[in-house]
Amino acid sequence: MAVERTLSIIKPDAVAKNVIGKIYTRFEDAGLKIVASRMAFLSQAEAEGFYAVHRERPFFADLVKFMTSGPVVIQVLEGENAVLAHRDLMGATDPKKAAPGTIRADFADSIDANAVHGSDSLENAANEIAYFFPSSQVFSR
Ligand code: RTP
Ligand code: MG
Repeated sequence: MAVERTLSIIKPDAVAKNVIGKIYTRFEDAGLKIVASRMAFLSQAEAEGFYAVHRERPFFADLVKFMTSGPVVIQVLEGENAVLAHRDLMGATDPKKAAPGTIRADFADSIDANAVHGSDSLENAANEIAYFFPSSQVFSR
C-alpha cells in the first residue's frame, strides 16, 4: 500500500451541526493525518468549478446552492490508501444507504445534505487538492 493524499470537505450541514471536531477525530482515529486545513465560504463560481464534472447532472444546481449555503471546512488527509480509506469512513452518498458507524450514517440528513465530500480517485484527489491549496499550504508529516 502507498501513502496517498485525498481532499475532504466538511459540508455546510455538518459545520452548522457543530461536529467538525467529531469528524476530525474519525480521520485521526483511522490513521489519516490532516496535512492542510482551512474554513471557507465558497462562492458560486468556486462551487461550480469544484463540481464541474457534475455540470450536466439534474442535481447540479441544488448541489451548488447547498455548497454555498454556509461555511465549509476543507482539508487534505494523508495516509496509507487514503482515498479509499476516507471513502470508507464517509459511507454511501445517500445516508439512508450508508453503513452504520460511517460519517454519513451518523451525521447526514439526506442525499443533498450529506455532511462530507471525499475525492473518489487518486487522480481526482490531486486535482481537487490543487484547486483549494497551493503546495506551500500542505504540510506533509
Ligand atoms: P461527494 O462528491 O460530495 O463526495 O459525493 P459522492 O462522491 O458520494 O457523490 P457524487 O456522485 O460525486 O455526487 C456529488 C453530490 O451530489 C449530490 N447528489 N445528488 N439526487 C441525486 O441523485 C444525487 N446524486 C448525487 C450529493 O449531495 C453528492 O454528495
Ligand atoms: Mg463525488
